[in-house]
Amino acid sequence: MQKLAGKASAVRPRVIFSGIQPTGVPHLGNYIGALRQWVQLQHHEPRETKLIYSIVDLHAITMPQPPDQLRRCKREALAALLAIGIDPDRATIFHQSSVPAHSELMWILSCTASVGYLSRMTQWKSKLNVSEGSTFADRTIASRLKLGLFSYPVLQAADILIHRATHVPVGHDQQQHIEFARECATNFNHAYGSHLVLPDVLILDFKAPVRRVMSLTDPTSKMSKSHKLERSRILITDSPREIKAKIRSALTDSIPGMSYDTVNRPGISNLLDILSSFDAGGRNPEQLAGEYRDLSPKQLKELVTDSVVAGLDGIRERYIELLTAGDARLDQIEAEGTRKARESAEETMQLVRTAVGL
Ligand code: AQP
Repeated sequence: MQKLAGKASAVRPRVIFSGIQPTGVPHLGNYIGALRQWVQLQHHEPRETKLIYSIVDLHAITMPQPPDQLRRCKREALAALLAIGIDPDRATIFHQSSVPAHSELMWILSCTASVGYLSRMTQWKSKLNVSEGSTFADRTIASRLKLGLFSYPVLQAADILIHRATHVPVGHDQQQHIEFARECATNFNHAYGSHLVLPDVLILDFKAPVRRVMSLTDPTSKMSKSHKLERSRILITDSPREIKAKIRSALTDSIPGMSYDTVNRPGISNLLDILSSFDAGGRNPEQLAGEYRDLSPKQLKELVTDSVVAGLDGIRERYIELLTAGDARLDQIEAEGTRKARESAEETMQLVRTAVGL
């Protein structure tokens, strides 16, 4: 059996893994913060770099949703990825649950993962809307906290490790998950020998940096697919009219003129961030605030609307075309993605099963 290096080696081609939950049509935050980079990687990375993008449906059920809705969201997520320009011949796109080895590796990693580490992670706390200092020693929290939500970073680690990912592009809020994946790999390698590759965070060096896009209705929280207010987010498939209406109703403030101040002016700063992320001249939000210092919020919103409409141009049409053209094309892409992802996962699982004695 081929012995693969236990570290992100310079000799092996890079493997870049990332995922998105099918919890709704992706929004502007998903696009600016992640998906747009997935597309750019196809052009910036050498041909031998493996790009693996997963629609992580098993993660989506940590906050249960109706089965029909999940089925629809999975299909829509696939169509959305293709519509933004992910090329299924260049990248592997697949649904996580189509590759059961992800769950198998999760179990194996769970046997060497530390509960203490997991309990300090922030995502389960934000999903339950409890403070960062919370622990499950608190009975009211323990009764609401499901095992899947608590342990999902182990599944996320398995997603990454099973494909021997050397790099994972993530925003700042996700970096602790990569650290945890490294911890899982280290624990496993310590127990069974150096078989798993330790992934690194991929720092993207493209023109537009990764940003956290905030909600339009509450700019102190991040834009999110599952927030109940639809006008809190711009979907990448919204029409120009919908985009205009949502930005027009975005919460700002009554301070005259423009300034970039995320603490005191979160609404205006969010709009400047969005404007900057589509700015052809690569101007940062502070520069834009200086250049547009005399604009009113209404005028800023008009500029932001134009840049978002132009930035998302064509995605809506391609998305609708994919979803209305019949099932054959999406089925075929899904089947091919599953085949490639299973092959990639199996390479690692053979090593893992042998090492563990299964
Ligand atoms: N508001 C955001 N700004 C920038 N990046 C964002 N991402 C999510 N929201 C923003 C990034 O998008 C990628 C895919 O996210 P995900 O679907 O896997 O999970 P999430 O972070 O939980 O996204 P949502 O939209 O908030 O979904 P729900 O409502 O279901 O929880 C990730 O790289 C994420 O950082």
